[in-house]
Amino acid sequence: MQDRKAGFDLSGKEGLSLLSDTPLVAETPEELLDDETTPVARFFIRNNGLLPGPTADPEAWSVVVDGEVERPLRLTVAELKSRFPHKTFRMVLECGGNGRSFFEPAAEGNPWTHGGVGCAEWTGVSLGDVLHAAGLKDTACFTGHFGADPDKHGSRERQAMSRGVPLAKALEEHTLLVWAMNGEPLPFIHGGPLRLVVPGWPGSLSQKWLTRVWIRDREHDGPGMTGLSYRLPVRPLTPGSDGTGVQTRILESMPVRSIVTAPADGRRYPEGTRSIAVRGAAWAGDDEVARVEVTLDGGATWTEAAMTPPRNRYDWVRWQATLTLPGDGYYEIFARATDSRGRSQPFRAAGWNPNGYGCNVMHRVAIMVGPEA
Ligand SMILES: Nc1nc2c(c(=O)[nH]1)N[C@H]1C(S)=C(S)[C@@H](COP(=O)(O)O)O[C@H]1N2
Ligand SMILES: [Mo]
Repeated sequence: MQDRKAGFDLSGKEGLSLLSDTPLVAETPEELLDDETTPVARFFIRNNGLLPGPTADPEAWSVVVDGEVERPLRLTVAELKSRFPHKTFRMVLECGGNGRSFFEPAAEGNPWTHGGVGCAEWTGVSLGDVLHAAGLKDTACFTGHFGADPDKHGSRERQAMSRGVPLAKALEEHTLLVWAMNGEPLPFIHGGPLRLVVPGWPGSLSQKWLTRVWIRDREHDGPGMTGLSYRLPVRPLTPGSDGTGVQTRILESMPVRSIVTAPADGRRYPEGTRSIAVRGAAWAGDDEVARVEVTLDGGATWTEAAMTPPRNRYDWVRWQATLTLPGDGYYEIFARATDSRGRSQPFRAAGWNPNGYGCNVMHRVAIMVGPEA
């Protein structure tokens, strides 16, 4: 089990890269995201505070729904399971800061490469079904999410993080109260016994160790909602500026992104290899992936990848392509996904912002065919 203070035990998560030990933050190298469904052992971890204490009986864990509702509810996991229809969807969970390390100059926050993401099968009930059972008042307009984890100084008075979404997002069928991941009880480190999964939007909305959903009559203002947290400047900023006083808006849908999961960066092929198989994953926040293309020559020519259709909305697309090599030597593979609204990924990080959100620069994988010249 994790040490609650230090919390840097990554046993069961071999191969992940530690970005911070307290709070515990670890990302998945892209080549370990080669499974259709990300196994728990390869699923990234992002904590903003310390870990909550152990839970004796997961079925007795309870969540309160209150605020702008007709009938405030306290429901145990057992009651959620017995009162509402079960839903299982495979959905991407991605940290809002994924890709941050590619901003120049460096932005504030954990230096994610492209591995602050995973795609798991989540089982639970639609938050909307629970909110309808509580009866939404006309004044209901936003959610506020609360978890049992103390903040990074160990305080339980202040939430490590408490974010929320506009009601329309909360009422989507795919916004779930989750107790199982990949068919197993939700692991503690991923928020078990109960978490939210709010797909397509920053992972920070998917509150772990969920204790309360407060329905509000205005935009929620908990830690992670104000200042520059999970907000983007309305007007593009000069890279490196401190963002003081700029007008911002909340981050909503995550941008389109693709990763190459094979070959791994640095792979060497035997001399004379003229054809290589490339594969990966792509996703696009609230939108769909329209296509994925791959280049070996810095974008001079592109090869369209074949895509496996997503199982359900918010699932990622798995893609593969066969690339022909003109000869031995060094190559860089870039993959570029385009979403259903025609938006694609840049070669160079665009849209610099002080906290480094929304960097969907293309993933680069370098390979060598034959011996080093
Ligand atoms: N209670 C709680 N929930 C939380 C967080 C947290 O620090 N505390 N971190 C959020 C962030 S920023 C992300 S990206 C996801 C990560 O989920 P994971 O650790 O299961 O991958 O959890 C979110 N839910
Ligand atoms: Mo995150």
